[in-house]
Amino acid sequence: MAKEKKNRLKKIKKSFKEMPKKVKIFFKNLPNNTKVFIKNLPSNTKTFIKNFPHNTKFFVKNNALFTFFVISNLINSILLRTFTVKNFTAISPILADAAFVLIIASFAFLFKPKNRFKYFITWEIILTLVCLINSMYYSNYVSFTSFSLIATSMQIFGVGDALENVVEIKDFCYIWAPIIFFYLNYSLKRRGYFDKNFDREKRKTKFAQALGAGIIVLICFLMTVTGTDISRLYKQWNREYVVMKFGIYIYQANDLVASLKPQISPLFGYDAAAKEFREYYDEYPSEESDNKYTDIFKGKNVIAIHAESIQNFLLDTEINGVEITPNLKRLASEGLYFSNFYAQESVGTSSDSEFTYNTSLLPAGSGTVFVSYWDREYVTIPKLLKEQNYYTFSMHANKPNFWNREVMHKQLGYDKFYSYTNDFEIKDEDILGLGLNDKSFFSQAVDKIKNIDSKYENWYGVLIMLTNHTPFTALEGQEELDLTYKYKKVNEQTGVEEEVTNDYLTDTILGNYFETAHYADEAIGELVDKLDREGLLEDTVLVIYGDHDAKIKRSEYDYYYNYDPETDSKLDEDDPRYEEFTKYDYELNRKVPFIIWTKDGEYQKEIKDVMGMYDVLPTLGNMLGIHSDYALGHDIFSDDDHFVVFPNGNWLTNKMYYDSQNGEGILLNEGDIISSDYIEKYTERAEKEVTVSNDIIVHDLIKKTKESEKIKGENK
Ligand code: GP9
Ligand code: MN
Repeated sequence: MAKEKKNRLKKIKKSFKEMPKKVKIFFKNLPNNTKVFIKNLPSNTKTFIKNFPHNTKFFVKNNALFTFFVISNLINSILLRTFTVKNFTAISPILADAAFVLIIASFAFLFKPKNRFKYFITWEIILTLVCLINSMYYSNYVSFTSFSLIATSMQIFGVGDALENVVEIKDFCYIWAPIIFFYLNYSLKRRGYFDKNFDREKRKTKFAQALGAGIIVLICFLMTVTGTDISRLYKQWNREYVVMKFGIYIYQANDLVASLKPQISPLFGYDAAAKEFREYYDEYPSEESDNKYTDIFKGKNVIAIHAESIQNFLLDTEINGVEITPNLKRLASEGLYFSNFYAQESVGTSSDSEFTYNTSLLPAGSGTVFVSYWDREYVTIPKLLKEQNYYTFSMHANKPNFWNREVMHKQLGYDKFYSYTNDFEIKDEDILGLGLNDKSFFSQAVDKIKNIDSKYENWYGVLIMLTNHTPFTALEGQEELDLTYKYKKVNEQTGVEEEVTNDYLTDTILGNYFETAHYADEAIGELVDKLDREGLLEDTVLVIYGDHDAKIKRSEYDYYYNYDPETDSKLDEDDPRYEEFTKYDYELNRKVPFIIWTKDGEYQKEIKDVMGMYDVLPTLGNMLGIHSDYALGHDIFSDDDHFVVFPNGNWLTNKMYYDSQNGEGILLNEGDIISSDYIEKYTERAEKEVTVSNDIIVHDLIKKTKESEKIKGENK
């Protein structure tokens, strides 16, 4: 035995020694070998094509289970997409599904032929179930299922729902595959098909060949994948898109990993996280504030408007003399207007802003709270108001499972989530962009609020808008704003001054954004009018927040601000009139409006201090008489140290915007001087806030702290 080991080592050593020589020979022969390969290519290809039918027949005959497994699962995945997203002819998901199935099937060759069936049938059943369950889920939720939602999706089959309401006949069309597979195996067995003698070597070769085929198909698929596709796969919330691109099997496998992550990460680092959390709140306790705004709106009803992609600069923008958001501008001037307010969203965009608004915590460091950490305990505005006997609700005219809202809104403490599928009447002509248009949504929402108002003494509701959503093409064909550039120019031939009209912003993303934002603003105006007509504004506070910036490229702003009508394009960068829209201009311009308005106009003020979405709970909460012990933000009227941290660690004060990624920043006011200690202090604060927030989310620290306090209380 020892001798054998020695010999093996000797052999390995020898082959290492010979490696440089072999590599040299390989490169020396490379031109010649390549030449021969290219020379023989046509005849080899010809032979390959000629022998293909015969070889395929031979392969199928000798690998019947393998062939059936691959083809049946491919057919099922195509069937599923035919019945759901309907992109059955798209090549990418077919390649992705084929690669997945081939790779899985290749491992069967590592088993003896007699045992292969067990391996195949296990996978055949799993993959059939993936199709069947997703088909049922899609019929009900118009999306694909997730392992992270197993507990929730079971609720739809729960007590009340009769199965016939949930299941459709077509959902069962996938089970032909395992049934025929069983039969195929049975009949092959009877014919003695598996009694052939395969030696070990052959099995390994077959495995390598099948795996190789799978990898080649995978490479072909990867060639069709873009950065956006990868980012969507990572975020995993746009499930339909992921299935349309990556096929159902990769979608589900990726979903399994994404769903396990939140279960696995809390297993590590709990003690350190809990320590950091305790130390943080000892040093920076979330204190109740006492200022002239305390309890001013206690007992009032609240309508919060989640204004999709509305940026603050729109309020001061006019195009050809037309204001883009005149209604928001008016409301801002009649109420408390926070003009340096920043959303703090991460990859979870709308859902992150909802989370931060409601909890005064930051978005999760990886994945999104709504999708991956929905089962943790959070202190939220609706929950705190419910303690004061408010009825709380949310309304949104998109599919209820978008961003997992259906589940998460319950967790956030809303008594009811009124959604597209269940609660709004959708006429074809009312569909714009992602769903029901904002005007119809608001109009229907007011009718529902009227009903709520007649039943409940106090209520709080959030209305989540939709039409002003990227790619901002919802209004195509019904343009209202004139996005052209008009100017006077002397005609060189006639010498007469003429008006020239250039396209300017027409058909640009920024121009389209102005269009849909203008529409959204009109919708807000109509909402306020209808609420007023219905007498719903007398005892109500209106809160409006832009949920995040429109994510439009910096180059679009550069063109907008540096437009040269003479050339109908952007000014040359060497032109003295050119003023670059810098990356800092861009970051600072991402601010969104935050307005607190009442009809009586009692509180009118523009607050210019910087403020973040996480300051909403402490600031608005102080007005409503509610408080969270775990708020990371501050009441802007009680705090002098105004500070906003972004999920990537960048931060902003009244004096500075600091880019933590590059370790550089800019001063906001001329003449200000800051020290390196200033940067160090706020960078440290930024890190602490991001870390503690993430620890709370991942390790469910609010729940655990409450539990341990309860135990301590009981033991006293
Ligand atoms: C979807 C809507 C938009 O229902 O809220 O979400 P976003 O893409 O902005 O995160
Ligand atoms: Mn949004």
